[in-house]
Amino acid sequence: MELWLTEQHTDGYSVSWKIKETLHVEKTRYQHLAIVDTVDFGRALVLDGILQTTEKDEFVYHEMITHVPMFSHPNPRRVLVIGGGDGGTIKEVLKHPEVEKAVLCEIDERVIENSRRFLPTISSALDDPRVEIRVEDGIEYIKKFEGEFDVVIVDSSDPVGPATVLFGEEFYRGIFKALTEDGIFVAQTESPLFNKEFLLKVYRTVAAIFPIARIYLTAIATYIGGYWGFTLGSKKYDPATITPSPERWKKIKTDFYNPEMHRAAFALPEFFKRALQEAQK
Ligand code: AG3
Repeated sequence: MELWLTEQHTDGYSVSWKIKETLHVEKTRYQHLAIVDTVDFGRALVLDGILQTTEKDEFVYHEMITHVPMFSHPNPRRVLVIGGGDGGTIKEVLKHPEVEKAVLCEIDERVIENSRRFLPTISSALDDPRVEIRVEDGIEYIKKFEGEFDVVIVDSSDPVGPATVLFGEEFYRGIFKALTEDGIFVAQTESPLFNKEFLLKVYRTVAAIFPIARIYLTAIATYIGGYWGFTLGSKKYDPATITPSPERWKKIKTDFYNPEMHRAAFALPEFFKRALQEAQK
């Protein structure tokens, strides 16, 4: 018998992965959670039927969501990751020797526990002594801080269910306040092809709060449409024009990110550039 996991995106478009084994399934307080072993992508975390990360290609997403903002800041000592309970983003954050403290704020404890158990290559950095884990709602957690974090990374699921508030103005204002005076924040903000209007709305919200707002893209094999968007808000440094210093860059081992990929990620396709220019008017 063949087992397939199918993600249905529209009435006419779905993507499937062939499953070797279903390792775990449960309904948590917040969402449906599954860990499956796929034929081509290794083990994968699936939340509410949407594939979040796989052993094979997690490095692309986690490196690009992390190193673009981290290298855009000259000295990121305190970092907050909201969401990202699988630990992949924290793993990349900790590669930076400047980091003294990395807080993971994840609402669903079961994501952390199951990632620890079934996805050790992604989650193992969660045991590092520099990591503090808070099982809390990010929107409430962020309100507690003023001028605290150099970098905030929002590694959330799609804007449905528990993650919806993590794309709203109130949350972004909270992040602005929680950042230091030269702080930077980034959020995963969906597909430029399938969610163009949504991405532009997020961009407009961020641009109304932060002096510098940028969108960058990367190609992620396991996400809908392949191309994926990230939105940055920065108080001082422009991530689109920065080049990581060779001394810093040399110290970090990556498989996807490098200074050229950093610069290239800010190149936007014509249809999207046009839409962005319209949105800025
Ligand atoms: N967070 C982003 C998942 C978004 C995927 N959406 C989709 N395929 N429609 C992933 C968490 C990884 N740490």
